[in-house]
Amino acid sequence: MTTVTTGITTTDQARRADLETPSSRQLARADARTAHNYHPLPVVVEHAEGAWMTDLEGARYLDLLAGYSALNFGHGHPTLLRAAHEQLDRLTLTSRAFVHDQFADFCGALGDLCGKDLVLPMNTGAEAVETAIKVARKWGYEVKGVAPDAAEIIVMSGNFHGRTTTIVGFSDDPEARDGFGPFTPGFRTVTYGDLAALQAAITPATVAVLLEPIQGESGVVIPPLGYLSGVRELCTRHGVLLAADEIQAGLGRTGRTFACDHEGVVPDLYVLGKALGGGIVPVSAVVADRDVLGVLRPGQHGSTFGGNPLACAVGRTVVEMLSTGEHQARARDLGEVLRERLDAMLGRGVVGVRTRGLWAGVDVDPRVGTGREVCERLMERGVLAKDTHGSTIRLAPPLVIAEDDLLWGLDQLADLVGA
Ligand code: IF1
Repeated sequence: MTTVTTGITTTDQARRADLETPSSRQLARADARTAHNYHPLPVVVEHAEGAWMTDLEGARYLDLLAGYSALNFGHGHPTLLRAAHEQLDRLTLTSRAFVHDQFADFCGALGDLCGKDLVLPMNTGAEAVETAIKVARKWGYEVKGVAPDAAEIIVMSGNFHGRTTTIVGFSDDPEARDGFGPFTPGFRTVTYGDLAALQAAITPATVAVLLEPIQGESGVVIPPLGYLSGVRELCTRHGVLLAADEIQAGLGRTGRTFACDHEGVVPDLYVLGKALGGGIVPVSAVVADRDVLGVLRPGQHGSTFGGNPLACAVGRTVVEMLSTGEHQARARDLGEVLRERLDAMLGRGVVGVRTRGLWAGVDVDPRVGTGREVCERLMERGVLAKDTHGSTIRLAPPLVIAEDDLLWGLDQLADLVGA
């Protein structure tokens, strides 16, 4: 009988001895039969609830990744599960060849949340980013009058917007980009946070600026205060669309509904995903006014599953949950705790801390280890997190995490870095 504590079990000792366990068998089978496009931590999750996941041997882990912010509402949120179950039993897919009874409610509610006229629902974040790119280009040709095939979109150094060939083509991360060319033209990169560089890069052919209001994969990189407002002003002045990729930063994560809200900036296009699906089903969307999304006419863009009944039922429930503001307030309040505890580690195993709401990039002293090594040691203590690059780890707990659990998780980090 395995004695279950948080993360450390007698089975772990067995696993260390490479003895056969249900998890080690699953890990070996997964390793043998799947492409190695990830290097996951050696944990096999069997079920989860709230901020806690349980592996096949019954060991429990505190989830400080939350599906890269797709699980803002935690695992198995009863309100979201109820909405999903009700819809599952009724209607799950019609394609967009027909309308269904969840469609207008979801799109109307999401449009209202963003203060925009129209919604174009897709599935993954990358699909929403690609949709925003296509719409911005079409708007450039039909509304701004840019010459055919000459549209330029300005992107940021350190960006992460997904894994399609077009998107990785404007990535400056060799891991994400190398070996996948040739790439789509029409993108220009400027230094994130540098308004002068952005102004210098805008030409009459510029149709949009695409940016993350806070860069996730770069390690929760927050631009200088005033930067987003400056970008907004430059885009307005030059007739350039501002497309904010809020796929990871948005929907409550930073303590506001949108990360752009921290500077009162309203983008021309909201690009949403991850948490919009409640951690249950892929839901993404581009949300904009009619003068932008109105450039699309029937047959010019689409997706088999985009806006399906199950996605809309869950997405509408997510919007209802965000409309109360309680999750945003929780991210703000617990974000103070997160910030305070991480700042106390500075100079004692941690060399850098960036936080906004319940989201943190933590630069661990390389002498302690790499980000991956820190996450492996956290796993052994019953905490699951993900490194980004080098010795940086990202902390993004579900917004429903209990304060005591957050404090316990941070104690594990403090202990292992030597704070
Ligand atoms: C992976 C991290 C990576 C995103 C932003 C668009 C997308 C993402 C700001 C695309 C997706 C995911 C993808 C996943 C790991 C994770 C990620 F930043 F969140 F950590 F990769 F950088 N815009 N981010 O963060 O959304 O198509 O995945 O639904 O690809 O390894 P998607």
